[in-house]
Amino acid sequence: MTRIVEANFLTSCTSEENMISEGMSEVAFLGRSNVGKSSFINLLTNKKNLAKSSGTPGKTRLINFFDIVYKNEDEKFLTRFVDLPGFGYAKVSKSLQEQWSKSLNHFIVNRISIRVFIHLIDARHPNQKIDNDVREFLKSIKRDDQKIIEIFTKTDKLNQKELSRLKKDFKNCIFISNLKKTGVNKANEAIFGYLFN
Ligand SMILES: Nc1nc2c(ncn2[C@@H]2O[C@H](COP(=O)(O)OP(=O)(O)OP(=O)(O)O)[C@@H](O)[C@H]2O)c(=O)[nH]1
Ligand SMILES: [Mg+2]
Repeated sequence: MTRIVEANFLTSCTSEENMISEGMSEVAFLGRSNVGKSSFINLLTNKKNLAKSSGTPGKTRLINFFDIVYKNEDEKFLTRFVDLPGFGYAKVSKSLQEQWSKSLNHFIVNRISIRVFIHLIDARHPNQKIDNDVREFLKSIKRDDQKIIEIFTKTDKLNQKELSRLKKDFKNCIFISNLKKTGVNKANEAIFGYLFN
């Protein structure tokens, strides 16, 4: 089984100033504010407070980097997780939102080290315009050595019927609950499989 055996906070950066150098393959987590990005990093790494999670949307304002060690059949593999600020947070001013999205875009488009984009989507709202826009944007900028993985969060908030429907509508996606701690193995296999197999 593939799992994460070590995870440590590396550093925080704003996108243009003090950006850490590239090198290690990176897995970037992005999605609407409050969708569960930070919680999911904590779930994958089995560390409760590694990435700051909060009920207050807009909590993650910096780009946060984590050193990650995967273990698979006694061999260790290094990568980095990148927790990105959520987009679409209505309560910050328009100009700040624009500034965020500009610097986020810059990072996402220009960062060579990113090999995997994890696009997190709230399972209760699978067809929001902003997520459809992000999906198209990622497809349009994706290089041949990059992969996009769509993950639906908060599946604990759906009933069985709603969840089956969602799974039927989004066949190649992964469905997780940070609350119930489900979907971890599938997600780890997808990330690890793409990076190292
Ligand atoms: N029920 C449920 N709640 C969740 C789940 N994932 C996250 N939450 C809650 O949703 C809120 C936001 O979670 P975060 O992980 O901070 O979300 P984020 O995407 O990192 O938010 P920003 O940093 O603001 O962009 C917190 O109150 C979490 O406890 C989930 O799978 N199920
Ligand atoms: Mg966050």
